[in-house]
Amino acid sequence: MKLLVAIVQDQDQQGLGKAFLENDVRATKLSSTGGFLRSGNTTFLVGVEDERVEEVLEVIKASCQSREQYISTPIHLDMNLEVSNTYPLKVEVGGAIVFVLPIESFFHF
Ligand code: 2BA
Repeated sequence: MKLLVAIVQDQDQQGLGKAFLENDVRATKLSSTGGFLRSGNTTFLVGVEDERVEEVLEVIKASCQSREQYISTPIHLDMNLEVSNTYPLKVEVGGAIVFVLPIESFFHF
């Protein structure tokens, strides 16, 4: 058995949750925050048998798309005068980040 930890953009979480239901994939949804952009994203925990890992990865891939985001980065023109400005930095946020972890034991009481 494997645990898939899938971090997706909030815009894709509804569609992915629906796709999991349609494909009989059990998942737990957590609200999370990206460390870089510091904006909300969604993390799904999916416990799945080894033989279904590829199928679940395909469901995630089909439901999530990458998007461009811009963040404002401070640019310091003169440190002594404390004059600063900002410029937009383009960041490509992936469709999904997925970690596949081995499960030592699984209990359902
Ligand atoms: P964030 O940390 O908010 O990162 C959003 C996007 O910003 C990333 O997209 C990447 O394109 C860019 N980025 C992140 N760190 C950067 C840095 N130090 N310098 C330049 N650009 C940077 P993704 O790579 O698709 O990641 C989307 C979200 O997935 C991340 O949101 C984070 O919540 C999670 N994530 C990505 N890699 C991870 C990792 N190795 N471990 C844990 N979480 C991860």
